[in-house]
Amino acid sequence: MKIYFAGSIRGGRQDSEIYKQLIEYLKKYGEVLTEHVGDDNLSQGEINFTDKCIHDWDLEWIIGCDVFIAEVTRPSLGVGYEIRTAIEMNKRILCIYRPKELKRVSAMIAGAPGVKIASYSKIEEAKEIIDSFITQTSLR
Ligand code: 6K6
Repeated sequence: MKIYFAGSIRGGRQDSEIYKQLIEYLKKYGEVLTEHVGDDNLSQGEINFTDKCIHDWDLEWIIGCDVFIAEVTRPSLGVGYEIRTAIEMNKRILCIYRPKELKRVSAMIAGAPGVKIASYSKIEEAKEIIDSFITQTSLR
């Protein structure tokens, strides 16, 4: 299974440790195409690639993924754009967030067709949400 994990980069890196833990967990289900999202030293990569390269690579990875999972607590233009792209490609989409830090998910995401939204407090809860999402989507 190919998994696209989306999380804020230029929108702010405060949650990078959470992304890293979720990415490690997701690896039990297959290949995470976007492991760099959880990388603490992302700024080095940022210097080496043009914005067009980053955009085009990510688009190819969204096209190729089986499931699309986004951590949306930290609002990010790029993640919003990726979610919309995944919707247009009819991907299986899960967005998770921590309600303590983000009161409500944007209506443009929460109200979009085919997007499953779930809230969590502890990382273990997020893992359970991921388990049931992947199990259910695998049965479809
Ligand atoms: C490459 C290796 C390390 O750093 C890079 C360069 N930056 C990016 N590489 C890959 N994907 C990126 C990069 N910057 C943003 N993205 C994509 O946009 C990721 O898939 C994230 O889910 C999303 C974040 O958007 P912003 O608007 O918060 O940057």
